[in-house]
Amino acid sequence: MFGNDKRTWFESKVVCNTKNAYLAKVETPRENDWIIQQLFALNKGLHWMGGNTLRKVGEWKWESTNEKIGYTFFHPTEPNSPTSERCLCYFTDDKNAFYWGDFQCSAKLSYICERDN
Ligand SMILES: [Ca+2]
Repeated sequence: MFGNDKRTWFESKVVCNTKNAYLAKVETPRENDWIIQQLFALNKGLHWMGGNTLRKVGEWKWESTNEKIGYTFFHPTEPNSPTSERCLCYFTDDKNAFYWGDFQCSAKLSYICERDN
């Protein structure tokens, strides 16, 4: 589910949780590719996903399970602000391709919720 209203990372997490879902946990290239296809079809803005480094600077974990993030799709210049940008999002670079980046958790972005079948 793609939320197009703009919310902080925490607000986005709460919205997902109220839908019996969680902020997207992207674990494989296939899942990442699928989400990126949807983002192209929707709007190209920034979207929150479920990772953060809130427990420890530089240590990326999925919020929903507290697992360390294995597979990643960071832009070559990201993550670029380990102490101030501690939440994970999709963004588009100047070539209009999607990548992962770190971003300030208090920023208001669209978001992606995921629910187990
Ligand atoms: Ca960043």
